[in-house]
Amino acid sequence: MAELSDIQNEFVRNEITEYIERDEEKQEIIDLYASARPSLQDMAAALIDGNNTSVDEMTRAALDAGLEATEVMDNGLITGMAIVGIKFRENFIFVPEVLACARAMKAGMAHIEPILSASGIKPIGKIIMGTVKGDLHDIGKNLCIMMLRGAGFEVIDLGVDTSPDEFIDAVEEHEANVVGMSALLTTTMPNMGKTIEAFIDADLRDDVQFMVGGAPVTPQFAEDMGADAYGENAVECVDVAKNLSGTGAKAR
Ligand code: B12
Repeated sequence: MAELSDIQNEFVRNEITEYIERDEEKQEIIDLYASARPSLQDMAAALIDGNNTSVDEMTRAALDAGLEATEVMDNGLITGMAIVGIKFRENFIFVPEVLACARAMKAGMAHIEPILSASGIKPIGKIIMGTVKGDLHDIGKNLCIMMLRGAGFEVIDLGVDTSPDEFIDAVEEHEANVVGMSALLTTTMPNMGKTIEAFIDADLRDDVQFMVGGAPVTPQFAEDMGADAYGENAVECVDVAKNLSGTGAKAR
């Protein structure tokens, strides 16, 4: 168990002290940051500060220095977003500030994406991915897409606010048999179930396997609404996609 003083970046230490009130959450965040290199703590601090120019430069520098893209993403960018998420939840910051942080995250991801996507091999499967109707959150979905492409999948990205019909049209057009849906709002989670129902109504359910994810989604919810699999993060998303498309160990 790490201590606050194990974190070198002063800005991060202050953010934790000032904004993270729940003890268990505080310890998780301290552990997360204490295990990150100082340069990645600095990157996370710039992201929390919504400074996209610094995040852009620091990501480039970290990759040029030979750090793994996944380490930069996990310990520099996602750790930053973890604190942003808590501050937003507790009403310490609001949509404009979160958008600035999301922009900074995207600036960093722009350098990471080509590396994770450059597998250069014949696609091992085709996947349709989208954030469900009514939902505009795409950071997690985009991370999943990067990892899927890096693992050798061809991914058709339908973006955000994707209607059931758009999922159906994409499956038919691209002849894909795995669909990934993302939702970050409790109000839009049911649209995953509605999308699956639309496939049933279109008599296409048997042709497609559904995987779902997003912070509020649970394995139980996934099962209740008839999805075939749930993934907690981008790494699990790849494992699940492999299972569903028959290129990994057998699915659940
Ligand atoms: C960034 C953000 C925004 C940005 C989004 C920018 C963007 N381009 O995405 C903006 C500012 C636009 C925004 C807007 C809103 N937001 Co918002 N937002 C967030 C925030 C802070 C971070 C989300 C994020 O990017 N996380 C980082 C990524 C990496 O994590 P992730 O998305 O969970 O994805 C990972 C896994 O879940 C998984 N995964 C994700 N998708 C999939 C799919 C599959 C198939 C698989 C297998 C896995 C998988 O893998 C990913 C990578 O590891 C969260 C807080 C939080 N803790 O989640 C709130 C949050 C989701 N937002 C919230 C709210 C309320 C809103 C607004 C309604 C606010 C408002 N009043 O307007 C609007 C809604 C807009 C809309 N219609 O969608 C609430 C939702 C509460 C609830 N119970 O529903 C949250 C939880 C904040 C809170 N209050 O606690 N938001």
